[in-house]
Amino acid sequence: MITTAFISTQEAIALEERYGAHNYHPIPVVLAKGEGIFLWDVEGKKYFDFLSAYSAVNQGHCHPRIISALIEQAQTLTLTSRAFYNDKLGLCEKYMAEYFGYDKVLMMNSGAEANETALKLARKWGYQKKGIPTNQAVIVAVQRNFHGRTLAIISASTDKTATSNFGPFMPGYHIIPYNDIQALEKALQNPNVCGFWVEPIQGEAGVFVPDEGYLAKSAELCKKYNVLLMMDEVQTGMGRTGKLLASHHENVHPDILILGKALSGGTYPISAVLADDEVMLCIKPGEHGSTFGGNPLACAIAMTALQVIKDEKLPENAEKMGILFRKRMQKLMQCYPEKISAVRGKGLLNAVDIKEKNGKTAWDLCLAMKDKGLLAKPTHGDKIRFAPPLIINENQMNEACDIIAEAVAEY
Ligand code: IF1
Repeated sequence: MITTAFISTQEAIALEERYGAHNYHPIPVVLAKGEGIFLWDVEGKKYFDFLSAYSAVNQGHCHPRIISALIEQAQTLTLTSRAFYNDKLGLCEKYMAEYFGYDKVLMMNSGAEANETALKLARKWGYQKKGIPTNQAVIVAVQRNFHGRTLAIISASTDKTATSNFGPFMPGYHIIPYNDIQALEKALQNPNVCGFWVEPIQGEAGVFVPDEGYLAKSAELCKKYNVLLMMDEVQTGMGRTGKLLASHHENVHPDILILGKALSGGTYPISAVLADDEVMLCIKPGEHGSTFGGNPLACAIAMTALQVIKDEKLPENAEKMGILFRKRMQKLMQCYPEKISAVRGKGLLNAVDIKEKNGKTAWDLCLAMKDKGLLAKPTHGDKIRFAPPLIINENQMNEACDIIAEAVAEY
């Protein structure tokens, strides 16, 4: 029997443990409600959300305008498949194309699917436009990338946890170091390279911000060697880093733009790839798609979620609040150099490196912050990503930083 009656933290965790695959190791909190920058657990305890569902909830939890759009469209039409036209897809494609400055849009669902789409597009273009011999196309990717979990994507991963015992892997990648312009120029000289696939800031790797100029120089080199710049802005896009796109920090306009996560404000899986005609029209009817991609419900949600980013000036706020956050964390690092070894990030995509102390790790610090009412998740053992919804205000940010400071003091 399915019940909606009250479930305790222990019961909910026990159920997942017993009946769910063990492919995650969550912080032990069971969330039941979200509003804006806050979450509530099943016992009614309130938390600052400093993960934002891995940057999918930039607009804040259950944003009223996005939820209204969702409900209205859900009561009207949700899915037709692409066997037929629907009355929202064209409007959404036009809206997104103009919003980001591209000729065309291809909508998918997950971020991984959008990246898969970008890989296929780049290869098609490589054969049809660049004249790469059949099956010889190479995509240049970087060390410590993260683009999702599919086999084609993890075939380019350098992370053992993501790849171990999942082989054989897809060929056709050349992996170079991140933030290394010389390595990139050398790699692009191979005439069989069709694309350079990169995150403008590496999220999963621990919020690694490249040197200033890296993105602009990469774009320049791609142009010089006739290679498509494929920018994965699934996590960095939609205002997260203080600009609409992280590429905009260096005035870069990628040939293929890959979006996901906050494209729906965290209400529905929506992703998209944007490109100009010369690239996008390489894919012909029947060559790529998805049952749910471009469905009217997704379209109604995406248009509203993007409009909210503009109307509420979320990139501007992310920029301001990010400066405040890093200032507070840098002060904290000065007070506790034996506990904090680094603070870095852009806008509201930030990370703090935690030194192990008396056998305690970043995980323990996250548990302490949870008890004090703030949720964040460690990554790679010693890093904590801090990424609240972009609607956070100054008082809230200071209050949240007080909680972090208190937890660090006691750590
Ligand atoms: C998980 C991190 C974040 C992404 C970029 C594509 C995707 C992602 C740049 C795929 C997804 C996630 C997925 C999540 C953990 C996570 C993550 F911890 F790995 F680094 F965000 F911080 N490109 N990122 O960051 O999008 O298919 O998931 O919709 O548990 O795998 P997806």
